[in-house]
Amino acid sequence: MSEAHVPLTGYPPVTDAQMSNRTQDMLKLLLTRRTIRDFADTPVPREIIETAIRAAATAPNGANQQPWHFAAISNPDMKRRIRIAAEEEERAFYGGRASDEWLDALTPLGTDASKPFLETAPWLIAIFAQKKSPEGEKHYYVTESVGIAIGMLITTLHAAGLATLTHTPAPMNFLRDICGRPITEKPLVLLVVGHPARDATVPAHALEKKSFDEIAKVWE
Ligand code: IYR
Repeated sequence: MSEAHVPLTGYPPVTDAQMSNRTQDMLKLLLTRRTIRDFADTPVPREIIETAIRAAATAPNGANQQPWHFAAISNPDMKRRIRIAAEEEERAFYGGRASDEWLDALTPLGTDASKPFLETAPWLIAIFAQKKSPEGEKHYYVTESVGIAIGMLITTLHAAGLATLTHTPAPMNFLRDICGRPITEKPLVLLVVGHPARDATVPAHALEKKSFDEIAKVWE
């Protein structure tokens, strides 16, 4: 059975030269994005976060089921509870749960179990993936859909001039309890959002990028 379709809007004609300029500009912008861990406590208006979440929710997704929930937290009590729970998991991770190979891979980043940014940064956005709808309907391509939305969220926040940290304390089931989400949702990422601290540094290691030829092959 064919369902209703409506005319496409939003794609005015564009020349090759315009496309070239726009992709170059976008690349330039994205090359300045850094994952940071030193956040300023400067507040960020709620409206910025809400608009960025709306932008993320335009992401392509399986069967338009929009299998995501964004819990945006600036409440100091909740941030504190999240920090306490995350640091408990991280202590177990760094104290023996992670393999030596994994810890070796993390050495250049200089990370440890201490996560003060979870309280310092003005916003935490916990992103949940919904395996099923509240009515029990199965969702498709959930991780792919939510992953794309998270990428668009990070890009939007970066374009706004804000820095982020894609934080993944594992396991992070505690986020479900703290945010009051159902068992059918899996916390995927805890995105830390704010302005960088004045004296913020980033690991030099993160600036080493693979060449185009290492990451891509073009067939014409
Ligand atoms: N979740 C830990 C460990 C960690 C893992 C990876 I993979 C990273 O890229 C960074 C950190 C932590 O946040 O310290």
